[in-house]
Amino acid sequence: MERVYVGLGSNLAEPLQQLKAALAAIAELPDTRLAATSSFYASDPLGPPEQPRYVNAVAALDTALQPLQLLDALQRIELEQGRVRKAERWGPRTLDLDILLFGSRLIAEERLSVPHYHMHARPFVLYPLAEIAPADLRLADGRTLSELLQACPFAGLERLGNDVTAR
Ligand code: ROI
Repeated sequence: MERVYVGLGSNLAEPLQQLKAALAAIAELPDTRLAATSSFYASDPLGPPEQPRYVNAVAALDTALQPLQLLDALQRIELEQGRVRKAERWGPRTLDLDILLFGSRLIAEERLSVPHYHMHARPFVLYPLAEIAPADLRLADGRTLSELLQACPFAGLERLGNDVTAR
């Protein structure tokens, strides 16, 4: 089993319900255990500003799936929840499930880059991740999660009133 962190995001069609439904679907994946879920956060959109705020969270999974098998499974959940890929870059979406970290693997494939290449500076990824990951977690470039957090202001984030759940 490997520890995987998945980022969840939505800003369309009842974002909080989208994330809850996605977590329930992730918990049902084969050979996979949903180990912990961060709080939910409301966040200002990164990208075009004329779109609704997002709801974001991070989940910790332990899985025996291989990275591309997990990617397939997560993309299936995105599609089942009505995701339509639009031409607009960084536009609104019903559900985004991003593999942030997969054990300590470095993956550079056409379909999958791990660690996720934008995670180092995104508050809506780092703050929820910090709730459920060890502070000395090291990214591929040698920086720890706590170092990344120190360089990343809690700007535009709002923790919604729910707590971390460990299972
Ligand atoms: N902005 C926020 N706040 N949260 C997201 O999950 C998110 N996802 C995206 C883009 C469009 C880059 N902006 C985002 O894909």
